[in-house]
Amino acid sequence: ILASASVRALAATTFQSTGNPILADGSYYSADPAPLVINDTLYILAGRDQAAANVNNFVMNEWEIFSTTSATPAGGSWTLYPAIATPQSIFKWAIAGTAYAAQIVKGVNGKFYLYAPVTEANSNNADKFAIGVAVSSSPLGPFTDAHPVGPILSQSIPSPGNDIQNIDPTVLVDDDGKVYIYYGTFGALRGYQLSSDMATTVGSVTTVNNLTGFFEAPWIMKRSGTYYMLYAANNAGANSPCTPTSYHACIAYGTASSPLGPWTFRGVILDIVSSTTSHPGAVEYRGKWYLVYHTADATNSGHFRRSVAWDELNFDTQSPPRINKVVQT
Ligand code: FUB
Repeated sequence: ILASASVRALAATTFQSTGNPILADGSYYSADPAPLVINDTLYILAGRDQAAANVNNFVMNEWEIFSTTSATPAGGSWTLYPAIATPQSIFKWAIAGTAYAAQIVKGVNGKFYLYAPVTEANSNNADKFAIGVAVSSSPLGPFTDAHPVGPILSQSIPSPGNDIQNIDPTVLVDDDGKVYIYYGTFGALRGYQLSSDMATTVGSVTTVNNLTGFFEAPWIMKRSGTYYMLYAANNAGANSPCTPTSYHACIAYGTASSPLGPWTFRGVILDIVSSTTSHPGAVEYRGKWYLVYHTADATNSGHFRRSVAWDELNFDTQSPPRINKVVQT
């Protein structure tokens, strides 16, 4: 990390990237990227990977944001806003840790909503994970709980799945202002419409069973009237679309003509990466689409010391447009 400039309570830092991962020197690890473009500025929300080199588990206590107005995957200038939030700084019902995959979206009211999976204190559920939503007037925060009575999704849901279900939320604010949330891991993908308060579920759950090899990390987006669901597919499953066979995940996707499906599996767009987990986000930025993901390619990296990377995402001319295989750089 090269230069510092104080922007917020915690100093923001500028650095020059020379390619992927965006920050490759091992000074700060980041995972589960969720991109957002506002006025030609690209923001990437990520969770900080803080596991020591010999720790084989997630140690994630805070979220950060990387932002740029000029960089490309080949390099450029970035600003890192560290620790924009921690679970317990926002949600009084949450305990520290588990700053897992979150996403910030812009609501129709112009405010920014952070959807975050955290562990719920005093929960009697088998699944201690719960999803909360926080609000801010800036994508950089500060965020306050938008639903102070508690999580928006916290129930333990029976099979398919196990004791961790309520993680990896992804949210779409559709062109008509309606809002949709999907979430899940261990092969169970579920979705709801949310009401205009951005918090209350509407109607019954949609369970998605036909996205081949779905493991976790859903990312919903819309382009030219088609809904896309990107996700991490796991090679460990008998039904995995990934090659080669290993316990690493690849990124696959499906399409739909309605936000709650039905979804059609379309194929793999990113082969397995160097970390066991893979996690997609995608966004249009200055006229091009990009896939944002993480790898274990930074200095002294590891499966729990991941770093954000990005590459161009291109669509073909079929109907609906398919996503070409992404070339990792
Ligand atoms: O970062 C913790 C977990 O690893 C995320 O929730 C998954 O998507 C995987 O990336």
